Amino acid sequence: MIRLLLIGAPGAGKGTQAEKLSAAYSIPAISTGDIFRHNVKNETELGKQAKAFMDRGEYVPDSLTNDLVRDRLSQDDAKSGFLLDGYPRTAEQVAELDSILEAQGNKLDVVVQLTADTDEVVRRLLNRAIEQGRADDTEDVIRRRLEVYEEQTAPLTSVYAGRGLLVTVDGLGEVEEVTGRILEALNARTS
Ligand code: B4P
Repeated sequence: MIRLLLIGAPGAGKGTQAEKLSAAYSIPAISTGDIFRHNVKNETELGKQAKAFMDRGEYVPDSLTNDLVRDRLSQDDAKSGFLLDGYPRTAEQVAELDSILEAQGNKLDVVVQLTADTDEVVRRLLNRAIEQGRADDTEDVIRRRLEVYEEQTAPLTSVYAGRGLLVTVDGLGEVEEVTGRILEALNARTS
């Protein structure tokens, strides 16, 4: 059983690796980005509110994001481990996650930071734009998402490093190669 976070710039490979790790540890991978996209597609009230922010490459307000994570982590399948992909992304979300876990009597085991240089992440996201046509994968919006990540999310890694939870993994190379590196780093911590 493991409770882990995946942090990384847009395009660093979070969603891709979340699927692999979810299968390896038999835990749910909870992606706030996927949940928002699902709501946008189904034109729910949450989706209507989130869409304008996502289309600009901005973060959805903490109040909306925190409520959805609180609900999701209270579901049965998240009680014995989970992977959070793309949450927390702000200092307020870090505080909220601390409070959710404290109320449950649970703790995080590890925070994996995936790294990749800007040229590579822009290349990957422009490639995804061609393959999947995601609304926020245009070059201007990608640049804005990277700025927001540097301003608001990158500093959070030092919070988790200070708690002794941070593991940094090189996200460059083949998908399977990156998965291997993450699993090796996690095994080294737990053995
Ligand atoms: P996300 O869905 O988290 O989008 P992302 O940062 O682009 O990551 P994603 O997981 O999709 O991409 P990945 O790197 O795996 O967020 C989207 C938006 O939702 C945010 O901008 C924000 O508006 C909102 N949001 C989400 N969470 C929020 C929060 N907590 N608070 C506020 N707002 C929030 O993959 C990218 C591409 O690279 C893919 O095409 C993949 O195939 C490719 N790739 C991956 N690994 C590769 C490799 N090793 N080699 C080559 N290509 C690779």
